[in-house]
Amino acid sequence: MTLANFALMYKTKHIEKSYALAHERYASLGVDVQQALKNLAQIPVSLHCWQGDDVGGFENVGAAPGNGLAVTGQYPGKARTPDELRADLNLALSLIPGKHRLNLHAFYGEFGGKRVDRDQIEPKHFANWISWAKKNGLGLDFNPTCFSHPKAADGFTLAHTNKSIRQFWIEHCIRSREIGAAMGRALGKTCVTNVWIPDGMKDTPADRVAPRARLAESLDAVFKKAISPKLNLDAVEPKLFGIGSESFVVGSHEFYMGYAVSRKKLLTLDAGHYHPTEGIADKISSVLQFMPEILLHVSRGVRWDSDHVVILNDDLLAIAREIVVNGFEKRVHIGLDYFDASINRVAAWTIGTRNMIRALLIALLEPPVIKIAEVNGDLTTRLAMQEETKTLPYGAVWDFYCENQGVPTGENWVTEVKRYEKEVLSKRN
Ligand code: RNT
Ligand code: ZN
Repeated sequence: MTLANFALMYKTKHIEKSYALAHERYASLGVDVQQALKNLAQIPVSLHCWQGDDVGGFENVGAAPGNGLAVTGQYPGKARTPDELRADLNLALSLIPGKHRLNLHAFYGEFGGKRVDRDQIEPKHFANWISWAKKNGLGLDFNPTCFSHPKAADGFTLAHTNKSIRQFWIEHCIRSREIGAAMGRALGKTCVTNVWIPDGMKDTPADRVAPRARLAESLDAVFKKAISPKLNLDAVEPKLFGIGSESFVVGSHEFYMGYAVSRKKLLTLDAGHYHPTEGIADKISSVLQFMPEILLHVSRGVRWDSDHVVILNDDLLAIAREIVVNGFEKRVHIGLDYFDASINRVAAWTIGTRNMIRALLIALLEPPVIKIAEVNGDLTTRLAMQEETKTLPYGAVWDFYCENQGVPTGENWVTEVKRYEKEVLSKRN
């Protein structure tokens, strides 16, 4: 036996031993760990393609996104082509347990060196993405790209005062839904197409009504054609403020809440789109009273930035808990949305996605006594158990899950990313 094999065997034995103890401990609290792991494997997370190239897209490589999307950092090795982006995603996916999805933006189409404007995009421009997804057993989600474009330069798109500019973006969004449906059809997995627009103002508007009326009208035009919900689901994403739209955002929370409820659309809750101390976890059970499904953009706001890499903090744990403890796994589509160019981009995907899944696992392992105590009016036990639960051995269950899913346990994935950085990323410039 080689030393490496011995180390591997020792590690596996260690993981299994720890898991057995953890299993016992959870069983003593009435938690069925095996069932939790089965459920966990059924929850897909949609990885956002735009972490891989700083929201650049493949129309005009190198341009900064603009329209309030600020990516900071200069870490070397960002993907410059669709093939590079797919290669980077392949690595990230090999380090993340479970079967997941990829969330694409329209400007990641492959246009064969031709200039294809946003109002001209077609499913064929995404053929390579679709076959890559099929090969890897992934689902795809989609987004019209209503930013990084001369027709969005003044910060307005679907709510623009100019009718022909509005029409241009309406056409782009209509085509995006068709592409979403084509993806859903090709993969046999429903695509969620999310509309986010930057429209807003840096300073106090004189008229808040007219832009909102225009937005509602444009959206109605975008969604006019019925598309089978088996193929594509439409989502709309509100925001409180952005860089350059500090005083007014046309598509506010209330705007899109009303829109989603009245038009039967999915509402997208982005964790970075509210007041700095306002979380989205508490919103899930509220909005799900009035709409069948929602989309999440799991992110992490830090001061004025809404898009830091997702870490395992209280906000994330609360989001995951609201989904699984209430059995909302099928009604809440989980997507990620952050971008960090100051660290290795494959690591950024891996850290955020592993954390999302880890948070779901912790929630799935919640001892039933917490809910039971509440039902019985025993709030003392509820608080005591909420606190005791925080140090239960979920780390051992997580390692076991990773091992079973054939991905690196613990920090071992970092070695893979470093190797890739040396062999592949460092050669890009
Ligand atoms: C912007 C929104 C939006 C974007 C992506 C790139 O504030 O969160 O979801 O981050 O579409
Ligand atoms: Zn978002």
